[in-house]
Amino acid sequence: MKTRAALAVKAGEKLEVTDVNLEGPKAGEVLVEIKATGICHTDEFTLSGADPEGIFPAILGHEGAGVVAEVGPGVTSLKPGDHVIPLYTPECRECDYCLNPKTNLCQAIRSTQGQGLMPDGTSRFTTLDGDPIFHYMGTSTFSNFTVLPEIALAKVRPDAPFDKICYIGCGVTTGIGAVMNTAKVEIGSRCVVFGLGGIGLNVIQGLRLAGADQIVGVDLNPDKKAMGERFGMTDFVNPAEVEGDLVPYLVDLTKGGADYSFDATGNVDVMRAALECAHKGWGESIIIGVAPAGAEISTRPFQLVTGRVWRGTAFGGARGRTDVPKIVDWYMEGKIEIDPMITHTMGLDQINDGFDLMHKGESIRSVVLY
Ligand code: NAD
Ligand code: DAO
Ligand code: ZN
Ligand code: ZN
Repeated sequence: MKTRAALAVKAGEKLEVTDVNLEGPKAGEVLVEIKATGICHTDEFTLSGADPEGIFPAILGHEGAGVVAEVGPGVTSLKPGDHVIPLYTPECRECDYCLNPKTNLCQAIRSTQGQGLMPDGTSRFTTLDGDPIFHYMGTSTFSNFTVLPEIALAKVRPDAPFDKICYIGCGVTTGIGAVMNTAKVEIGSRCVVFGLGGIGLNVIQGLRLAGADQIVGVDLNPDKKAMGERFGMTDFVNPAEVEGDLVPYLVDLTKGGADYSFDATGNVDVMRAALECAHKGWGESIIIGVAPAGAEISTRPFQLVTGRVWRGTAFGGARGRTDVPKIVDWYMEGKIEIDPMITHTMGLDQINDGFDLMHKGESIRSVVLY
């Protein structure tokens, strides 16, 4: 079939909205009609050329929601008409990783997904001239129709609105999951969140849900203060306005250091500050941000010797097929909020405007509606 898609032709160039060819689903695969997709900082990271794993030409996008259009041979858990959220972290429920409760990093299709291919080692997308186009993160939600492995789809309730729940495909789950699954924040904790963008605000709402007593938000953009407060932030710190070093300032503000800190910027200097503002003896710092190619983190080992812990989290430690439908339920039951974070919507033809809004720091989430 032909489908409309935003093609990333080359790193550093704008997306090209065009028709592409899409082959139907093979064994174990599913054809999905994407109804809405968010634009995440990670799409921008890959498009910019900073992603060492970035492959072009590709169809980006990993924060979608849609409807199953057709299933390939052997697919048993989904049928046409089911509402689904694509998962860039799949859940096969059989591999060593899925069977180990300590991780959510299913490895069943990792190598082909990293090469921009379906599990059989081929792509379903080609240009109208027949040239290959790579998949992205196994999801490629910047296409009206896309093909995914069955294990990379979470089936969700049919009454949930696509234009909001697409955000659960990355930002919401990553932020709330970092709090609940990775840090396992306890009631009464004092916490610091660096970066109040699409991920950091969800960390903040996760902390509110977990019953944290103090939620400090740190961002260089003063416009983020109001939104942070809207989701439960108790204190705002703009590093540009702090006299002297930021770390001792935050340690003082949190009365000895944070029980939990979170980096949602991707900046390695910020990651160091996040670790070092954690409480001596027990403070844990969670890295969410994805740093540029070749960047390294550093601290004095004594920071760890004296009890601080550094951890990372991918997709908030969530097991997608199991956890994503529950997060959709939380949204539908009013336990979490999404609507105010979706600051802009646009058609696929205007997708580059969504990237511009992100560059200017004017959006939290832009969502493309098909
Ligand atoms: P975003 O651009 O919406 O937000 C980043 C925020 O950080 C902005 O508000 C910006 O003003 C602030 N910031 C930048 N530099 C800062 C500094 N030095 N000090 C304080 N604040 C600073 O991005 P996002 O969509 O929220 O994504 C955040 C990061 O998380 C990115 O690196 C993204 O790639 C990553 N990410 C990771 C996962 C995962 O599973 N680990 C999932 C999704 C996104
Ligand atoms: O299993 O080796 C692996 C890697 C899994 C990829 C996890 C992606 C983590 C974060 C990227 C940002 C997502 C938008
Ligand atoms: Zn994302
Ligand atoms: Zn697995």
